[in-house]
Amino acid sequence: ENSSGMALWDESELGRLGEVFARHTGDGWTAGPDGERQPIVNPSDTRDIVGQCANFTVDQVSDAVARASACGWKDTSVEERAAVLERAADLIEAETPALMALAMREAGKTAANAVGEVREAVDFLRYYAVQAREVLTDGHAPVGPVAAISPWNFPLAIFIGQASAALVAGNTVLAKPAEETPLIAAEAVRLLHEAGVPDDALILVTGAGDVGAALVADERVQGVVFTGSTEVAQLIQAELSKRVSPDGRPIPLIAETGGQNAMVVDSSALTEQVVRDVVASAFDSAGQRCSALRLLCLQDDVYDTTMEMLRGALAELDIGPSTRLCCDVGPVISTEARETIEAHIANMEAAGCRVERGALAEKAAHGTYVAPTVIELDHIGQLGREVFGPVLHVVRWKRGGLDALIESINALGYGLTFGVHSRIDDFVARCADRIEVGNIYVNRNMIGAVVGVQPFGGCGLSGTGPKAGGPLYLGRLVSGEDTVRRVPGMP
Ligand code: TXE
Repeated sequence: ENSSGMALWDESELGRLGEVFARHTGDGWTAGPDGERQPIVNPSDTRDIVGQCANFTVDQVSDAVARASACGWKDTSVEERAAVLERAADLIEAETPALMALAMREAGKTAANAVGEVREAVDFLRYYAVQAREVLTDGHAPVGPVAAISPWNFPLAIFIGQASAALVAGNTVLAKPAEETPLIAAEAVRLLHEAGVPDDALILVTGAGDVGAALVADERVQGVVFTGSTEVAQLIQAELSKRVSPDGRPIPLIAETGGQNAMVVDSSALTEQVVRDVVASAFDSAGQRCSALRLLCLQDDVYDTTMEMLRGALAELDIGPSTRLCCDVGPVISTEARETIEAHIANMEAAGCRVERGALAEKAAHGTYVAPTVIELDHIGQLGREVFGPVLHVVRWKRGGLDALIESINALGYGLTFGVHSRIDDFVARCADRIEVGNIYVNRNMIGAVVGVQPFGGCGLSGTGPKAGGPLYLGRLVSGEDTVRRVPGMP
């Protein structure tokens, strides 16, 4: 049921999707080597077991790196590798229902987000195939075995994006998915192997952070692609700085971490559009996107009307198990994540901030749900480190204060995404000139990467610059500063 009591999710009406989904909802999914395995649990209130996953031992990690180092994948032609990616795209597309079921059950994604997840993975594969033909030559030298360490929030798209870019450039890949979401990664690897990637060119390495750390510390690993927390990116950078490649080069790290992403709204913006885009940017995926809006900066004269409309929208959001098609906001990834987010909200309230929370459906009470929350700040300085959930902070800014506002956003130290809502060209240009971020969104929502349209990524505490979904990296002929560029605005 949606918030007005209307039944929207009916398996018989939904026909094929309901049927296919039912066929893919067992607990038989597995990832990692045979032997002792831990259950992977659905974060919704159903708490059902989705499958089992094993942790690699230190010896198993070392064996995997040995196999990847000995594999002759770099000797294949660019055309062969591009064709393999295209076959993988077709196979993944054909498996959309199974992959959706996994994204919904293992990661708690809504149906809409699960479809988007599969589409993005397919886009990455096709885009990198096209890119490879355009920018790589057969003489191009890959860096060597690459560790691709991915997070749970886009357990298919980021996983595939990292692996496919490295593979098509001739690197072998040790792919370490997040410990929360290894099953969809295992399924993706199976399909990539079926498409023609040799077993030793792409090896799934499952386990927690210690397994990722063992990969990074292995001196045969010649590059790391990482998406996750700023803290872990810093640990990886410190480890890699201890060694150089056999020919004396630094070991490359491509990191994409979080953000304290802001949107600035001036009084010329269209309020309905602003509210729609704010809701999507802050609460879609339960706020668990690195690009998500965290700080809304409303100009004084539109503050009250926008807030009133935003509160109305907040009350209407449907929260609960993501297997219901009308669900707007599903669970957050784990009980620990919920506790961290709730503690932040409680702290802000204790510090005197006004806090408004959306309705939390009765049936959602036992899962790891967090009601979408809006926190009004007195000043940007009250914002600390990124909080990864459906929590939006709001500040007021006054005419004449734009430069100071942007300076204080830059001073947060992150630099991933930024949104601006205004009908005045000069205002947008002034924001774009001064803000230090990887990706800027003008008069639209801040929903992440658009593969092939703009390279995605951030600077400062947010990572090593816009790269994903842009020109290829991790090969000597195409690496370097010339592939890093800022993209002001959207098409
Ligand atoms: O991230 P971790 P977690 C942010 C977000 C979130 C916080 C923590 O703020 O609340 O990070 O999330 C592997 N060496 N983002 O704990 O720990 C780990 O196993 C090598 C932003 O999930 O960084 C997993 O595969 N690898 C974000 C991956 O790193 C290590 C997405 C990410 O886990 C390691 C996720 C180590 N020492 C979290 N320790 C985004 N940018 O979208 C862990 N890992």
